[in-house]
Parts: sequence; C-alpha cells; structure tokens
Amino acid sequence: MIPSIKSAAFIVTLSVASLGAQEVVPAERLAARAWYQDARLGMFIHWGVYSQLARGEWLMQQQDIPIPTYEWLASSFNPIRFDAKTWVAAAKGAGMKYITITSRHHDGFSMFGTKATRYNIVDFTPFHRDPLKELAEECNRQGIKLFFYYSQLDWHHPDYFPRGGTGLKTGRPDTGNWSSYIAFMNAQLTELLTNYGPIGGIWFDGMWDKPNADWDLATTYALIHRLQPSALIIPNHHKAPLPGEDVQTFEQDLPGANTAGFNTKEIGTLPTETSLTMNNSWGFNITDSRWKSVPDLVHYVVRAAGANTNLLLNIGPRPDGTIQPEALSRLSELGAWMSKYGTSVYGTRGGPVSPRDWGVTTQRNDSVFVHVLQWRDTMLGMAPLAKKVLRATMLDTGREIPFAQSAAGLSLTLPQASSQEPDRVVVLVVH
Ligand code: FHN
Repeated sequence: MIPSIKSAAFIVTLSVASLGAQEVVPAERLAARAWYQDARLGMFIHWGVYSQLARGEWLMQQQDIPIPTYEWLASSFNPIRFDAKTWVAAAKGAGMKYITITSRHHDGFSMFGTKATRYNIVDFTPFHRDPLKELAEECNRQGIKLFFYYSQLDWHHPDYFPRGGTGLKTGRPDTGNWSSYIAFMNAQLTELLTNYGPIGGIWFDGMWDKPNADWDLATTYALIHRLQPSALIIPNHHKAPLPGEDVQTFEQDLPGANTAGFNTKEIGTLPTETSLTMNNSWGFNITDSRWKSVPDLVHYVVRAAGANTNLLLNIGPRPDGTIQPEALSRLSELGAWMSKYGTSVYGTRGGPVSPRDWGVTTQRNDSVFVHVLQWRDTMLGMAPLAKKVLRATMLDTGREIPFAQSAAGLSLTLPQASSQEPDRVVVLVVH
C-alpha cells in the first residue's frame, strides 16, 4: 500500500544513490536527523588496545604485528584510571551534545562486553569492566547522546575473508567464511543496540577496505532501524549516500573539499558531518604535538556550521584512561567560546550567504548570524540578502552597528577586530 502524503508518519525523500527509488523515512528518524543537525558539535573518541602503543590506531597494520603478539598486547590492557564521568563532563564542558566512541576498530578488539567473541575488554583483559556500559549510563545522566563507531574492517577475525587491501600480514590462514563474518557483525550490532539503552546511532568505517564486496548493508541497516527506529546510520564509506543511511560524513574536510584524498565530491541531500583530529592523530599518539589552536578549532566549528555541517572533534585518550592535558584545555576553552556564542551555531542551518573567505553565515528563524572570521577591516560588504534587515548588533556586546542594505548587497560597519576574538559575530534581525 502506497503511504498517503497526508499520513504524518511517512515522509518520502529521494536518495541520490538510487535515483528513482523512493526511500520512505519514518518520522522518528527525521526527527533524530533534525536533533542531530541542531546539535552541531560532537566528540569523537578513538580508544582501544592500540592506545598502549601510543602511535595511533593503525600500528598493527603499519608494523605487520602478528595476531598472537597483538593478542598479548590486548591481554595486558588495563585502563584503571578510566572514569566515564570525567570524559562525559569534558565533552559537555566543550559544548558538545553527543559522543561517538570506537566500540571496535580495525584491530578487531571489542571495547564492550560481547557474546560474539572472547576478544573483548570484559573477558580478555584484567580490566573486566565494560567502558561503553559506564559511558552509556553517564551520558544518560548528563544528557549527552552516545553513538557507537563500528569498524566493518577487521584485521583479526578469521572469517574476514577474502581479505581486502589491509590486514594481509597478521598471520591468518587464507580461509574464512564471509557470511559468518557478516552474521558476527550483526550479532554485535544487536548487542550494541539492545544492551546500552537508547543509542544515537552507528558510525560505520572500513568498508573501503573491500569496496566491491557484498556487505549486505540492506540487512544490517534494516536490523538497526528495527532495533532502534531513531538511531542514525552514519557510514564513512567515502561514497555518495545509500538507502537506509541518515548522515553523510567527511573526514578532515568540509563537504565538497578533498584535502584528505578519499572524500567523495558527490554530496547527497542528507545531513552532513566532518570528523576532525585535534592534532594529527585519531588514536593516542605520544609523539604528535601538532595540536590545533583554540581559534582554529572555533573556525572549524563555525565554518562547518556555515556549510550546514556538524563537527565531530576527536580525542585519543591514553591507555590508562586519562585524557591528555593538551586536549582537556582545548575542550574547556572551546566550551567557553560555545557558552558565549553557541546560539549562533546550535539549532542553526548554513546560509543564507554561502561560505566566503571572510567568513560564513548561519540562520535560525528571523535571525541571521554573520561570522566574520578572516577580515581585518571594519567595513564588510556582503552579497544581497533576500530578506529585509531590521537591526544589526554584535552578539558579544549587544551593541547596535550601522548597516546599509540595497539590491547590490549589505554593508556592515564592524568594531575593530581583536586578535583575542577568532569570530566577530553580527546578529541580523531579518523580516
Ligand atoms: O582508518 C580509519 C582511521 O583509523 C580513523 O578511524 C578514521 C576516522 O574517521 N577513519 C578511517 C580512515 O578513513
């Protein structure tokens, strides 16, 4: 039965990938997408056995570490100083509305209690605790949504076969049953979406290791949407969106850019997100001191919002469960900025003027926020706005500023730029 347009429960959207195929998206998921877009800023957490190696999350592949050796490393993982309260408070203090944490990365080690394999933090380590359970409870307490990163790529599992582009020298026999591997993943996803309360969604990664394999996504996506109808599916497959997906994510780049080298230029109609390292590493890397400055981080948040995109800012906690002071200080300073200027980011959408070198605009109802990021002068000429500007004030002081609007554009007389202020935010009331 074709759903009637009038029935509120179903909204028809056209997914780019399957042109002509109409995807019916339930209202709960659309509401969850709207929540997600309003949230604008989240914390990405790469944490696992690899944190002990303090060289990022790819060392098993980069150094061809054989499985028995890596399993020994896993058996000694004991993050006794892990405290979910501290982590969630750090995210909240930074103005972040959700957390996306690695439940399983490419090394195949599960950072949660799972029945699908003994190779997990509860059964395989002296820690014997489930950090995802503790985080889920704490996120619930502090009103932060929790998402799970889940790697489809696995350098450890015997049934991840035929192999893909990586994990070829870990010592696995050239045998394996692919459909058992798919069943293994679906069993774990069932646990993640059953045992941890309401989950914001699943952030997939690693499909690019076997881009032409049959990942049977339709089954996996249907499973997720059945278990938690408002859980979002966010796939980092570097392709245009596929049916069943809810967010298109880009790595280290805003949508449309491709400095990372693997981001698609095909931008669909889904909400978008950019994941970003705070230094140059996802997993804890003791030698990586290329930390972004707080003004740079503010610019990333604001330029993402101006591009109608969320920012997922990463931390790589240390193997004992603590967070590096360089990350903590940036999170709290970013939080100070968000508590003062957050209204010009949260609950906004990009535009009406598209991103420019001098800055971006964001909008919500009859407010337009002009974010002047790179402009030394006091006079700023902008493209014309469709709506009439009634008033222009500085967000930080509330001070009125002169403006002139014509069909040719809008000019603003700004206060002097200060090196202390990464973003001069002008609030326009429009009608
Ligand atoms: O290989 C992963 C990498 O370790 C990290 O998880 C990033 C995060 O977006 N994604 C993959 C690289 O594309």
